[in-house]
Amino acid sequence: MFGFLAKKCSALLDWMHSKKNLTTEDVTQFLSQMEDALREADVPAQTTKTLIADLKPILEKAAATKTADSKDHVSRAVYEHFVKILGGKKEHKPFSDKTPLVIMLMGLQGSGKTSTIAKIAKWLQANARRNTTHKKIIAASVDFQRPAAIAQLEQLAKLLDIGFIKTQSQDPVAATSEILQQAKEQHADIILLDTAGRMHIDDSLMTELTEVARIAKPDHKILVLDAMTGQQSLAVAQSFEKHVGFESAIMTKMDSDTCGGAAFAFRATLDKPIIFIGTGEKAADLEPFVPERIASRILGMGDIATLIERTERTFEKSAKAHHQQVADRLLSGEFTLDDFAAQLDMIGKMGSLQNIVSYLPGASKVSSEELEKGAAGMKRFRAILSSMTQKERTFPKILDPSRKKRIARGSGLDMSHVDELLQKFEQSRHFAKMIKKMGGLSSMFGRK
Ligand SMILES: Nc1nc2c(ncn2[C@@H]2O[C@H](COP(=O)(O)OP(=O)(O)OP(=O)(O)O)[C@@H](O)[C@H]2O)c(=O)[nH]1
Ligand SMILES: [Mg+2]
Repeated sequence: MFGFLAKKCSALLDWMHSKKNLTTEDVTQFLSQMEDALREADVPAQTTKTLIADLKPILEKAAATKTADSKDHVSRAVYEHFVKILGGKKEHKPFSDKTPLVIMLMGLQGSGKTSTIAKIAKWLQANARRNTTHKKIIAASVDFQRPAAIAQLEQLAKLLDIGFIKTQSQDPVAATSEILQQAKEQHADIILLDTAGRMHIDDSLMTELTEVARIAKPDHKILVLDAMTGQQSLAVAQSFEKHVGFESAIMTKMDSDTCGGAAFAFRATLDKPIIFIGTGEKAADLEPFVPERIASRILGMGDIATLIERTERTFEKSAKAHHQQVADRLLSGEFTLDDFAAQLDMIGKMGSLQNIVSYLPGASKVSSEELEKGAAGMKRFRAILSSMTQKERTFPKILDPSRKKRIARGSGLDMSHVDELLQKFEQSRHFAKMIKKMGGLSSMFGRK
């Protein structure tokens, strides 16, 4: 996500911080490189111009005062500007608490409407659980454009265990009335309404959506935009705004190698919030769009808050309790290879290594070869651990050469790989002891 911009911006900040003293030439170079990066990432020209003009005096001051502090001011200023452009620090609640709540999704064909319905449902389920208010969610579609569209949503609804309304009518407007009526009868709290798309903006789509919206009276009318379409998505947004109107946007496919300019362009041109971003094809791949977190990621400062939320969402309470036990054992030095295996499984469940690393500070500096190596290493470790007996996993000290040889053969690997695993395991234990001496993880991250 924002890969290109993140690489350029974090490299530029690193470069600036590596300079003992900033010269006038450095300032010029910094500004022109920042401008190039933003232009290449499809950030609108006017936005870039304003940003550069605002940064210039701050950099000049840093060059004049020559203190380490003043360079931090530059980083801070870039961060603050990105936050401002992306929507500011205002906390934005995506949906109102009203019931019944009608949420209507619109967008071009293939932008990700139907998948996003599933993602929103999952997000609502997770939030309802947290607030202990159980909500009845029902999905329905008025997409009669593609023959398989309705079945696609029905399938997703079944998978997520939410309600689904199938209409008799094949006319979008009549179907909308049917959906509202049935949702009322079924006491739905939240109705997620999927609509048809078209390849391009056309009058028939705009008329259809306007009519559907007139009947559905949605509480939230959301535009789904494909981030991969770059600046083109801006024209789409403007057209929807002019003909149908909408309240907020969800930007999908942010996991692709998009430059991220679409988000900047949208924010710079339309004064509406982006409420979520889609970061993958699965129902769990939805993140609230928090400008501070995004800016932090672009500048290579990571996004630990989202990573923690993601972890919490991935694991149910019981699993979390188990991981807490493992963490406790790790800190007490009783950590076994069994626990090590459980930790590997946990990482596996959270998604690809690439995805997890993308939330960490300095992510853009990790090459894809390193990530591939890391993933291959994890795969080997799993194979080795599964070739061990329970006793060996609990008491790794008993692993003598003959046992190691048997394990290596069982996992189709070399003895050196078994040694590599044991070495990593020892390192983890050593690291844990160090953390314990320092007062535990909670003191490091300021979390209890
Ligand atoms: N990588 C990635 N793929 C996505 C994301 N959102 C949707 N997709 C994929 O994009 C394709 C189209 O998604 P749909 O949800 O069917 O799009 P739609 O807007 O409902 O399309 P129509 O119903 O044809 O108008 C599917 O293959 C999805 O899996 C995302 O955030 N990341
Ligand atoms: Mg669809």
